[in-house]
Amino acid sequence: MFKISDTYFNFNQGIFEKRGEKYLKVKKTLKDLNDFFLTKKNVNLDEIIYKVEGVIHEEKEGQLNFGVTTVYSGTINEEFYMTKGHYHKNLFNAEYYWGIKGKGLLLMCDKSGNYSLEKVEKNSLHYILGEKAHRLINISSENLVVGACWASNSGHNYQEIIRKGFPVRIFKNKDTFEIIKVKN
Ligand code: PAN
Ligand code: ZN
Repeated sequence: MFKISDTYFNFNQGIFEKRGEKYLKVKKTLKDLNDFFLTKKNVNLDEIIYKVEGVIHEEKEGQLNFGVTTVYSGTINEEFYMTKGHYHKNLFNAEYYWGIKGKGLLLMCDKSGNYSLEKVEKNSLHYILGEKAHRLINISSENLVVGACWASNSGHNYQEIIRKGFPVRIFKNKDTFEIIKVKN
């Protein structure tokens, strides 16, 4: 049977040009992220920090999800806008990220507190091992757009991040970024 895909994705722009049945979009505001930034800012809690759009399948073994995250540009008390970051509940599940637009960092860490930072930019490819927590940080004045592919049954463990956090945080310092170590 000849069929045209229900989804068209522009890989240069990171835009869904045709949205199929499994298309999903979520927006995360400062209200959703207040526990994740180092300091709180209680004004403008409706400010959008990032959005995730994707083709999301049932959480069943063998299925794959495809998504694109757009982290907007900005800071909360000088800490750059970022995603919550998470471990996969299923620690065996790895993930691919790839840069589409903008400039950012991929912060990864394991449960022993070892961390790494990778520069994310157009066409950079990042393989995230199953046992690594991962967070995207936008360090520029334009949107950071990053593609992702992960197993649908990965799950997201945010509790561990709220409880322990990542070992470093990324702050704006003049025209660049500064890596600040935090005590856990
Ligand atoms: C991504 C992330 C997305 C948003 O699709 O879920 O970038 O980040 P948080 O989930 O940490 O808020 C992914 O890593 N999926 O597994
Ligand atoms: Zn993930």
